[in-house]
Amino acid sequence: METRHIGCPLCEASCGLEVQVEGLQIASIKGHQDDPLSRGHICPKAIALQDIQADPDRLRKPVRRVGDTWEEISWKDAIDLVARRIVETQQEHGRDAVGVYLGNPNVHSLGALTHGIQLHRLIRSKNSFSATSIDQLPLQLMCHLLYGHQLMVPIPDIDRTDYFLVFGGNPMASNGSLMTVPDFPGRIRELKARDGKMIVFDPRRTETARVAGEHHFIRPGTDVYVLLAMVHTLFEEDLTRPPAYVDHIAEVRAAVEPFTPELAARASGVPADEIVRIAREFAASPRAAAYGRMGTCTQRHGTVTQWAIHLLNILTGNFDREGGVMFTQPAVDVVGKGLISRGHFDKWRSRVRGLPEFGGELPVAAMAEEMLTPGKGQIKAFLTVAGNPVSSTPDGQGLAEALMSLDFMVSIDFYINETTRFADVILPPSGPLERDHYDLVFNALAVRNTARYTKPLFPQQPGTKQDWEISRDLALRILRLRGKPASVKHAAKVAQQAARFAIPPRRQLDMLLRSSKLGLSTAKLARTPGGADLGPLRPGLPGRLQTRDKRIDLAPVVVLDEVRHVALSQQEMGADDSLVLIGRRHQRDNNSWLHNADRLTRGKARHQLYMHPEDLAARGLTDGDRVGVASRVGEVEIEVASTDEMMRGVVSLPHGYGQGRAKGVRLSKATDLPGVSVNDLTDPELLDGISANAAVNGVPVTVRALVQPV
Ligand SMILES: Nc1nc2c(c(=O)[nH]1)N[C@H]1C(S)=C(S)[C@@H](COP(=O)(O)OP(=O)(O)OC[C@H]3O[C@@H](n4cnc5c(=O)[nH]c(N)nc54)[C@H](O)[C@@H]3O)O[C@H]1N2
Ligand SMILES: Nc1nc2c(c(=O)[nH]1)N[C@H]1C(S)=C(S)[C@@H](COP(=O)(O)OP(=O)(O)OC[C@H]3O[C@@H](n4cnc5c(=O)[nH]c(N)nc54)[C@H](O)[C@@H]3O)O[C@H]1N2
Ligand code: SF4
Ligand SMILES: [Mo]
Repeated sequence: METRHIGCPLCEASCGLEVQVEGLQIASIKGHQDDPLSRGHICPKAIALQDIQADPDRLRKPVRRVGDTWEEISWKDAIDLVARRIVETQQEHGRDAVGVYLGNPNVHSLGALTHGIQLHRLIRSKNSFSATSIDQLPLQLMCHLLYGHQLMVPIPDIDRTDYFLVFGGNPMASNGSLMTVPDFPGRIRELKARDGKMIVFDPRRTETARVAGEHHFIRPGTDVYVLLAMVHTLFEEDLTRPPAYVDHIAEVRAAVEPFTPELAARASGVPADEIVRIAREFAASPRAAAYGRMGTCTQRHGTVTQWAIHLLNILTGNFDREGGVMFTQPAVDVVGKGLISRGHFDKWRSRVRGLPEFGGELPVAAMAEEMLTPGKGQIKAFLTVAGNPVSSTPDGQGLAEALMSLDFMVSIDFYINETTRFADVILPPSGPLERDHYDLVFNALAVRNTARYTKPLFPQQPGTKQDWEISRDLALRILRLRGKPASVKHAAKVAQQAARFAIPPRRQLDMLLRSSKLGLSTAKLARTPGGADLGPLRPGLPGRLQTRDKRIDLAPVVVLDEVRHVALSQQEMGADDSLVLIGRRHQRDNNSWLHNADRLTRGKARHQLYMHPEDLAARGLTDGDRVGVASRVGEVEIEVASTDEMMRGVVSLPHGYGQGRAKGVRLSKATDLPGVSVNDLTDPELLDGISANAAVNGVPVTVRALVQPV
């Protein structure tokens, strides 16, 4: 029996794990007690890593679709075929005819970051999409606008704050996001022990709301009114203490003038005096941090809502201060070194609907129409990498039909899922336990500065390829097939690109660590399983700002324009009997995958539509009834569960369910699970007004009784 340490690649918490192995068998997986970041934390998903490893449904060899069946092909033939189709499509129809979608697990894989991004660059299509625009795009856009870099994300100093204000996040279930915070439950217990308080605004009394000092129900999509009313109160009562490197405060003051607490109360359902009280308490606390996550981004006013959260921190002096929010100083400084681009906004727009790009990507809500609308720039061939957009983006069924219309599709994924089932070829990387691990991105978002590099738990199986090797082989083949470079200069560039693809992720990481002046290397880190502890977050502004003048423009023009629009629209709270839909996450789900692991799916059912008892009664429904839930886009049939943890007028479905249901095929074991896909109801026309991020929360729906069959 041998004790080994690995970093968990499943979620942003980035826990250190201690694994007992006997040969190729796992005897136990536990949290690593001495890990300076995760301090022994583990959640049930990590135990399921062994199920992925052993899962007979997981693909180990490339497959090619022949009618309704799949046949294995050799790596050589698969890479040849895919590279040839990509090159031919681009030569015949132009660069943008090849679309790309990058899913969430890319950020959790070192090789995807070092090589996948390079492959993406080589394809150079404007039709690039990722899970970003159904997740955190408004936050990244705000960081780009205010601090000059899309990944310069202010992180709550949760270990020292005394007043933690949470909008639209459920870290008790999600383990935190854009705040790498393993052991959130333990950290909240410590906050309470030092007389600190967590205040949660959420349309559902979530797992996080239940351990908070206060929970306020808020009508979906109305955070902007509540938050701007808080900012309004700060100005009104002279409670602002902004740092010296901030500009255009007067413009902000004028812009928030119409957002009174009374207006906010009418829109959101949160009483005006509560809004004012919390604004005062926030300003009075010397260690306060405001944080807004998934729920604040995936709504109609996502970007303005994010702006308001940043304003609250900056204007009260809680910005770049211990116990407030601060920027990280990771060993590999992806921001300061420019390893990830600072981002750019609206340099071009999507062909059909004119939606703006951000950082070279178009919003996912535009994906299907770009496949279905003829003309120059239409997507004819499509590559998905570690993603499942049929399950995870609005109007999934619409996207499924669009995928069927393509000339060619290829997926890099180890499962046949609701999306990859439409691929002509699937290229499966080896499993997550067969690769080394380093959190290039999440170290930059963590509540403590640490650096952990771990070696693969198991040797790579013969005849398999890791993600980076698939990217490398495809890239080298594409470069060859593109033909002889037209000039000497071009030939040199191609040779340089090819050489870069040949450097394994570990070597690239090692070079980055060695250049960090911290005296680190992969070899050194591999010898200390918990990695290097670089200490708590530290203030560092304005020096570390990435804006050209090292100042913050608090009032970007695009934001002020939209604020005017929001003020005019003056959304009123639905007094009628209308319903809106929101999503939810469970501690034992992981987006749309991991549903093959029995240990995660057994137990009490959790796929139902959650609905308030009075909303049920108003429709003559009772707990457990089967109902039809309809939106502009579609209708699904599902059981309801009566619960007063929902706000009245709000219903909730979990995302990532409904595996393979719609078309009645069995894709994997997960197909046998009950549930429907929430994204068969979400609407690609409901978007954040600035970034065009998908507004999957706050979708108008109706719920009706289904006549029971006799
Ligand atoms: N309505 C609604 N929709 C949502 C959300 C919501 O809350 N509500 N949440 C959104 C959010 S936050 C996100 S991030 C997206 C996620 O959406 P996506 O990123 O599109 O999908 P995932 O469910 O993460 O699917 C991941 C796929 O990657 C594969 N995979 C896992 N690890 C690897 C690997 O190492 N390499 C490769 N090549 N493949 C791998 C898995 O087999 C799986 O098929 O969904 C979004 N969609
Ligand atoms: N167990 C588990 N952990 C995960 C994931 C998972 O699938 N399972 N996914 C990972 C990923 S990719 C991400 S991005 C993170 C997400 O991390 P979080 O953002 O913490 O997770 P969610 O559960 O999506 O929380 C969003 C909350 O917003 C609320 N909400 C919805 N609409 C509104 C609104 O208009 N206003 C307000 N104030 N609240 C609203 C919802 O009720 C929900 O509680 O989780 C990560 N961690
Ligand atoms: S919280 Fe996330 S990183 Fe930690 S063990 Fe669970 S899945 Fe892995
Ligand atoms: Mo996400």
